[in-house]
Amino acid sequence: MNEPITVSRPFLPPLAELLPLLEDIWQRRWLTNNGRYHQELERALSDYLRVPFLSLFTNGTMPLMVALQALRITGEVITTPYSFVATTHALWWNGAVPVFIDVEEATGNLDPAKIEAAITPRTQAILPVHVYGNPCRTAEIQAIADKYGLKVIYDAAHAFGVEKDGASVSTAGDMATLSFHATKIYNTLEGGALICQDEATKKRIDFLKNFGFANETEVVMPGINGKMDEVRAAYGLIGLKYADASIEKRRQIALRYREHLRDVRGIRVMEDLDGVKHNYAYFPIFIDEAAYRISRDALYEKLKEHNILARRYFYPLISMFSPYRSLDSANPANLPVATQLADSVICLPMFEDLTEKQIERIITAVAG
Ligand code: T4K
Repeated sequence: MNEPITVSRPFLPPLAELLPLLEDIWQRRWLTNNGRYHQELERALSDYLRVPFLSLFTNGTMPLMVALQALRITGEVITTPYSFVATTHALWWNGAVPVFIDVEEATGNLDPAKIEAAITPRTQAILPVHVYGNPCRTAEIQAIADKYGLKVIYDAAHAFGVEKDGASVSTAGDMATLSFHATKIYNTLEGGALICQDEATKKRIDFLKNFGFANETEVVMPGINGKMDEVRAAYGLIGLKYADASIEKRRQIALRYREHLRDVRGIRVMEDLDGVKHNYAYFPIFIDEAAYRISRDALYEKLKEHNILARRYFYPLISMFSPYRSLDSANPANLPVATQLADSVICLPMFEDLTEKQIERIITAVAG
């Protein structure tokens, strides 16, 4: 049996580069609460991503929860069912009500043409996701948000380093969130960030992620503990030096996959979008069962038999999970495109040190 190929494999920075920083942390005994490496990583990431203000978090779910809290969103929020479940859970934890709308077939992103029909007097915000790092139609979404006085929070967990027309996609909207989970392009083991547009909002976010403390004796809001520790911040500083190289290696893998799979009957691959600097976070393919002749699930099982552990991101739709399926907007009739994507998608293994031999094994199993 061939060795297993998982859908993702974390990048680890060279241990030798990390050790001196760990020694420094050990020596100074400053472990968390806005330490030196935390501050350095916030600055380094703001520069690298070219975003105005960035706050580090302990994972990518917490910034979603804190963004909603910072903007006091408790009403209806128009969102996508085609995402990782954390996107919608963050709404539930804030007492907000998800209103699912359909997505676009080409990108998997929330379809702006469906937003206005879903707006009610209780709507407060829009929560789109840049799925697989494909940028949403941010200008159209913003125009609708401005017309109706809605906030926009982007879940940019997949969009690390993605740019559209020369600007970071994470500058769109009122806020954007990132995930630095082990399986992401850039990781801090667990980790995440919240990006905002002005200093006053960053201050508010930083209070919220530290129990609401403004100083030693004053608590100014009901905060939570969302802080990243010094070890992960130091690890993140080293890892950031390798982010560009990681993205380039993934780009090469995406090119190989596309070259061999785009003409296979019954398979759709996602191509680069005009004006977009992609990050190649995921490599989804979509199976048309009639043309491909076997079903998506049969292919998934076949790959498993070959020890290729592809994943069906994002199946089932979030709207099909038990906490959400009784919502009116969760009715599959309301979400035909999202349902079709969820029923046809497989994400092939995508990580930077995927070998030529492994890529060939995967292509042969899918196309052969
Ligand atoms: N919003 C969106 C749109 C997201 O996609 C996510 C997370 C979030 C928000 C929330 O961000 P975080 O709070 O997670 O920072 C994984 C990740 O756990 C999750 O971060 C990610 N999205 C989601 C799409 O994928 P699982 O349950 O599929 O992960 P798991 O443990 O099955 O790992 C996948 C594969 O990666 C494994 O088969 C093997 C490999 N792996 C994984 C880990 C953890 C390793 O080789 N080493 C490892 O340490 O959710």
